[in-house]
Amino acid sequence: MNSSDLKEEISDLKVKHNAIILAHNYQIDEVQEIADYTGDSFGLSKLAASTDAEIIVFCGVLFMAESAVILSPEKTVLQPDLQAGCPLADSITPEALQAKKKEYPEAVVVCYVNSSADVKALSDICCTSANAVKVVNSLAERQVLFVPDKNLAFYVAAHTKKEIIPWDGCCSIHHKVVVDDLYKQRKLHPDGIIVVHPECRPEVTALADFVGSTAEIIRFARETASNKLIIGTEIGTLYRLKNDNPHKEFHLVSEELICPDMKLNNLSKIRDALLNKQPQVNVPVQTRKEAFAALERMLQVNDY
Ligand code: CIZ
Repeated sequence: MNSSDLKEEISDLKVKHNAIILAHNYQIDEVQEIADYTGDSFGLSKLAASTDAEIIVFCGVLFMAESAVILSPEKTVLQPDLQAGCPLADSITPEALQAKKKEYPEAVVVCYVNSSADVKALSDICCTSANAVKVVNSLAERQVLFVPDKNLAFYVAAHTKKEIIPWDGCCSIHHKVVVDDLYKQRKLHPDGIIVVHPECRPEVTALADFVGSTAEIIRFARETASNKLIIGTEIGTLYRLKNDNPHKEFHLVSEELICPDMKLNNLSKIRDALLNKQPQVNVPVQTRKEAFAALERMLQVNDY
């Protein structure tokens, strides 16, 4: 079946099942094209909770679909390819976090949304890459166990007086960007401005002109007077950047910025998910309630 037939079938199935399709900013172009909404993981989950759709097809990786379940337990959440996981989220198990908490009994546990429902459930409060600094600075405790991304933890540490204890995990894709990549791009595009994600190494974020989450990068690109941007986040983000700013030039800081997990979802898997109402993502009730509490606490500090 060709891609336009598939798109038509998906569109009919969506209406038939009262479903919406959410695509993370890192999804392949074709998936972003047919999505009802594109965005970052937390923004999409909040959006899912606010629609009256009964079925959410979440095109992203597992922790993202879990967040949608946590915020919308009454809806059916489908992930077209269940193999799409996140090595960063998998870098911490609930058991390992429990052990670390024992090592630092005074510390408050802040977990990045890029974590499993089980890890969220064991954390005091969640944060996104956009609000991590604000969340940490809002806390009464002096010592913060920050999981699972060490690069985001270093970024927060540079913007707070609190003691940050980073978990030793990272996004293997953003971590591939090195300062040499930035120097090379600056040479190639001397009038370009460098925009990177806070999951990049601290020496990379220190050199960038702007550091932000995907949603912040998308907003920044629209608002900046600059017409040439060098982008340090996953390649999928270019779809939205180019669509929003057809007159601007975008260059990826490194050709390595491709997340293989994010590329697992495609049109035929979305069609199959809608046809079979499978694969579904579920989170056990107790875990969901505890994880929800950590997300809700974040929302009280900052709703993004
Ligand atoms: O939380 C997300 O969606 C991720 C993975 C990155 C971002 O900055 O949007």
